[in-house]
Amino acid sequence: MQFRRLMALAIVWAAQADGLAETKPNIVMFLADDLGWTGLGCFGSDLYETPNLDALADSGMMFKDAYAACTVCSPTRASIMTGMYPARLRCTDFIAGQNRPYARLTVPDWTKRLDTKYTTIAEALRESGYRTAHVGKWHLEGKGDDTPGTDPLSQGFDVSIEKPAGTRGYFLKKGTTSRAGTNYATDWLTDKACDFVNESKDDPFFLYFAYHVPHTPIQGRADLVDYFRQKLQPNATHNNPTYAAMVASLDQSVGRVLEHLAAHDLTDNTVIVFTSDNGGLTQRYGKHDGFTENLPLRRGKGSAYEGGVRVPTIIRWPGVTKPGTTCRTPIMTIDYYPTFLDIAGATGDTDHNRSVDGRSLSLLLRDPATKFDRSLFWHYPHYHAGGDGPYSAVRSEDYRLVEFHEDSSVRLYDLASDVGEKNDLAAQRPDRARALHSKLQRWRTSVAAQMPTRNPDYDVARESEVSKRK
Ligand SMILES: [Ca+2]
Repeated sequence: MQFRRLMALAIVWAAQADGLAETKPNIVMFLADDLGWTGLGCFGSDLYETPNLDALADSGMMFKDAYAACTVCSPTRASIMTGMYPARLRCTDFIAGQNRPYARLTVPDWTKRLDTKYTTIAEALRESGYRTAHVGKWHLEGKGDDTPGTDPLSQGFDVSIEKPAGTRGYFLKKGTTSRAGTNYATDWLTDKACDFVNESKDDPFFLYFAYHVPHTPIQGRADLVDYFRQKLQPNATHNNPTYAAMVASLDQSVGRVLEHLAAHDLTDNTVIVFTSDNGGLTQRYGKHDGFTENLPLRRGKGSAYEGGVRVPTIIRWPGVTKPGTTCRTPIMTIDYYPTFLDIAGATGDTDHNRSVDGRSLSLLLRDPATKFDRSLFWHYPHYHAGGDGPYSAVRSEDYRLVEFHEDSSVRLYDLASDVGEKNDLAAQRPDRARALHSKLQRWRTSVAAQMPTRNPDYDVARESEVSKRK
């Protein structure tokens, strides 16, 4: 690094350290559920409208190679809470997972909750003087799981607000409305997020707003569905007006929270992170659902390919991220934990930090051309409806290698020329494939990843029935 640039960074750091005592930045994390890589206007949707998120991207940094740590919900959420790979946490499937008793492989005995032994990011930030709130979907314990200490209030959040009782899908029960007069749960949760900002505006706060939208059931506000129905184009990639309405509700919610921050004059002292927990859902039980598409990426949620894990991501750190910048360095949801500690000037728990897999994004946020010398890994020893079976994968520079555990086969893709993972290069570049495969195996050993095993009850016909169930 040139000396002058180093000095400039040192001055920024010094200025921040100086102001740290009285003004730790607030951190607001918006987590969409099942929003795919092209699910925002600024990420290329030809139907969905996301003016608030597009404006956030214009005023912050877009990450084009950002990944969820898993192709389904709960493991990614666990990675955000801990900064660790789901494989290390042994929380590797959505809770409660899928029962596939006749499949070729038996899935390992994984942990269907976020174990209380970890220091969550909420606990670490609270320790550092932050007021903490979880709003929306937790999905880090099973329904009816009474293991003590696994709910948000026990995992470091001062406030936890979920959908009100009696809500059916997205629609509030009769007599319950949002302050805007709608009966849509996302609008109601947005009210609660704004209330938390009101109550916390004089202290540093961490708001983790984990949306349900646009996860199934596909239900949108009628006014928005009508609007997008008028806008459908016959040859468009995105063509579901109800799904578009859900994305619009997501965008409006983000817009309302940002307006609220601005009204309290908190914009310049608040870091905003927007991302999704996995890719868009394109098919289930082998049948295409027509909800959304992640094209040009291959497939979607639950699959082994990029469509399952590459997600739209925007970060704005006023005074640090340069407006309208784009970063192509691969990042993952494991990185938010150390990033948030950095932003807060918090030390966290030394023992916990030793096992954190993510890296702080601070340098990237200051200079998006920064390269990280590392590979990223996925381990999904499970079956998913419409998925590709148990797999592990590694991304190293522009290459991505996927290993399928049913037959131990590997596929190799060069994402620089083939983002859609159409051309398997494993046979053409055996040296590269072998090197990445052993890197992947070494990583699995290092995190003690749980492996699927041969299923003595394997039964092709019965498995086929289960996997096609509708
Ligand atoms: Ca999800």
